[in-house]
Amino acid sequence: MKIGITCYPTYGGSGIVATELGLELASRGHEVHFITYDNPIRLDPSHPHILYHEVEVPTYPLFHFPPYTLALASRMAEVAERYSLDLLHVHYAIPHSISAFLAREILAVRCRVPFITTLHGTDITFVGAEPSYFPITKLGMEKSDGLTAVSEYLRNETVRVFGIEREIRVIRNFVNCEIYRPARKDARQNPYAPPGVKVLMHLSNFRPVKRVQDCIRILAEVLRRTPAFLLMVGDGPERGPAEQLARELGVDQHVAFLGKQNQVHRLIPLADVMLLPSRLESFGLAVLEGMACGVPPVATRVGGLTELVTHGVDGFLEPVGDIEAQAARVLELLTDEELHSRIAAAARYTALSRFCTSLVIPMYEEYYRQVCAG
Ligand code: GMT
Repeated sequence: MKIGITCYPTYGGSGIVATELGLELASRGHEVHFITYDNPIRLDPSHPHILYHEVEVPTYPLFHFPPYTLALASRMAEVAERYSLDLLHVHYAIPHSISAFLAREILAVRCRVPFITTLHGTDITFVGAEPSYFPITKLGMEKSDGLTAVSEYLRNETVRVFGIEREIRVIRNFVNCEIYRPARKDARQNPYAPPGVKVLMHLSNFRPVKRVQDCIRILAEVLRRTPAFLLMVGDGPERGPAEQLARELGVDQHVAFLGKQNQVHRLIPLADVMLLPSRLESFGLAVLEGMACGVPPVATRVGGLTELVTHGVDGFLEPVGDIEAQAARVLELLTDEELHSRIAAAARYTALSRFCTSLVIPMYEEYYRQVCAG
């Protein structure tokens, strides 16, 4: 098939899922066209079945806000017609579903180009629920030819908040278990932490919803009992406050802020525990990537994380903001080798048996066929 994919090309789970999906589809022989304002991170544009089309947004003194949504719609229509795309698949409802809707209308007299919208989380739970965006987000979902959500939780929230009556297909996020895999113990040379010291990792876009400072507080608790080192991967508005808190709590020598990283599959296996203390996650992609690498998660019991992690089996889920409980789980994992090995193996098994690309990508292919068949 010929598929156009639009996403936010910056750091963030929705863009990563869209990019990885495009790469997997291309590997399966589909022709994939990324239509975005920048080259998506993690994209390998040298792949023979991947083409990249940049969206330019011309400005004019009258435009206080350059109309990106419209420029994207025009570009989508142009690419779809020129390359005879079978469908457009947009990730994150705002504004991508509206651009795709406009593109479909532009082309309607000449050809049929259906579009699928995949909901990722904050497009529904935070941004889309804002009164300024609510009606347009609802319209985008209702006009989509296909609608998917990355978890049951998100599907239920979409129905509850927006009163959507049409089918919302749940297709969960996925991970390539060949790329994301545990490191051999003897290969785990960690250049960041002192030798022999256990490593905690947090990986996110450092937005307030991630409660990044909780990672620092958990580290401080853990350090009262056992040596540990925290690797903070990613960047965003909460990085500065987290660095400040590390200094205030006197733990700044035990944490490294690595900023945005592209090759996270090389970093994650260096960790012993993955922390995700978020206030809300519709899925929690970093946790899944960690599990595939055999890194047990200690996360919060919220949203889609409860569909991913089985508490006590392949990770631990504790209440939001409960630093003591999360630190206690980390301590258990760092000090009990048998427990760590058991949870790490179960986490890898969960990734392999439920979330592997080989299981999930065919679900998208099947859905594409259904939507194209009308
Ligand atoms: O994380 C965000 O702030 C937004 C969004 C994004 O663009 O990355 O993340 C959401 O989509 C991810 C990929 O499907 C999910 O793994 C995240 O759980 C979800 N974030 C939230 O629900 C807060």
